[in-house]
Amino acid sequence: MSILRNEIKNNLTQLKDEIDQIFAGGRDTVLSEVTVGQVYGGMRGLTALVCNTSFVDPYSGLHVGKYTVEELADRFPEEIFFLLCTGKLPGLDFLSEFRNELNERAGVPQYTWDMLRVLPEDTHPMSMLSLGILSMEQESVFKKNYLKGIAKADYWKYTLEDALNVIAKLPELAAGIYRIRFCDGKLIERDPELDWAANLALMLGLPDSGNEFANLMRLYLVLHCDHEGGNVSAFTSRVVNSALSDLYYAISAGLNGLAGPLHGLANQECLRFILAIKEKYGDDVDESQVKQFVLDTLDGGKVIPGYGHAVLRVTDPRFKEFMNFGKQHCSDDVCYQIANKLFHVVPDILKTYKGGKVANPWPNVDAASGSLLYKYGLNQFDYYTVLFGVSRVLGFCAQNVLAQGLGQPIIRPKSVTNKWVAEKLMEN
Ligand code: CMX
Repeated sequence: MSILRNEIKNNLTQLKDEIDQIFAGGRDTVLSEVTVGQVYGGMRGLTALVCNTSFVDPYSGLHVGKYTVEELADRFPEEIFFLLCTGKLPGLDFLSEFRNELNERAGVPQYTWDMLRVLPEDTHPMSMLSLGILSMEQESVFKKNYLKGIAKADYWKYTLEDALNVIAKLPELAAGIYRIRFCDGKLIERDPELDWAANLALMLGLPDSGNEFANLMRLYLVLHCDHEGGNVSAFTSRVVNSALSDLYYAISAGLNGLAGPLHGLANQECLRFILAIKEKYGDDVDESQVKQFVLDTLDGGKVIPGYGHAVLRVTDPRFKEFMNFGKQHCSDDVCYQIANKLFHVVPDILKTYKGGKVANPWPNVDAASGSLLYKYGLNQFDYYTVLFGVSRVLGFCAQNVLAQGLGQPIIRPKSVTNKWVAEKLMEN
């Protein structure tokens, strides 16, 4: 894996130089002040982390390195992993080298399959994915070498080894979970000639005329790869790895955060929502009926899944990319059309809902993806967050490799009690 390793090394050198310059310019400079509201409000808007793999601009959305999502939509997820780790897109020789690397590292151990097969039948696929990764923890190259004694400067190299081993096994593990949980349990063999996303599509075993589903998988795995450092799953993964718990622990922990309905699980909720509209009003549902359904949902005290975001303040560019794919390949599909109708009615409703309290009335990535997966026969929506997880593991891995390469310390913010805050208020 010489190309990737060398470029990560170069990236780390550059990032270290940048940090040296930043420190020289003022280590004690105040970047962000924290209010009482932020301390009690999920630390929203508090600048307290650095993440160099990607950043989310409230108005232009996700940037990976210097690229916007629109500029990356035609790329392979493997190239995006390279970009996350190195800050640049790879040359032509990378993809074949990476494919060989993954082929050598592929193969989920039998004990993982045995463990997954004995779980209760209704185990959530996200639990299976998290457990599947965790079951392989004893294979951690980082852990084995740490126990022998390794230099701190080399931590990232062993973390990268773990990252590549997990990434190589991930499509097989994810597809196997689908086959065990929702099909006949027979696993489909990977094809060493195929790329990462196409292999996942192949092993899921859904019919795919014209490779459209494989192309959707490529797009899906690119669009969900990373979303800077403060989101629940990435932050959790980073916190765990900062204790030098190896990547298997860190990835499993990040996936557990992704499994929440306010985070990654929202995409399965979105399709459930779309199907509920379809069931209530039929295939010819019009916009006024969609509007009524949305209002009834809000009256029932529920959120509209797929709308709103903690950081974004515009329509998520990733949503637009999915809608473009749908327009090209399945514009006559009912679920796609309902997703489109929701886009026409929800933002105006949310703008005034709760006296304008919703910070972002626009759709996020989850509002569109489910309807496309459903169209291609992936109709087990409990499974959708697994696909999100497969992609997001790229971000977890890149963030942790770079953090180890930069020698970042254990994460340990200070917490205080109500009494402490009340006393602070009295002082002011
Ligand atoms: N429907 C109804 N109400 C919404 C809403 C929505 N889609 N989005 C926000 N609100 C409400 C909040 O519940 C909150 O109400 P209360 O103060 O009464 O609790 C109020 O508006 C203000 O919230 P906010 O500042 O706009 O949003 P947050 O940053 O707190 O939360 C998010 C962001 C994504 C959790 C929220 O918008 C939401 O629940 N959306 C629906 C679920 C969803 O799509 N999640 C996926 C996000 C993408 C991801 O992380 O994967």
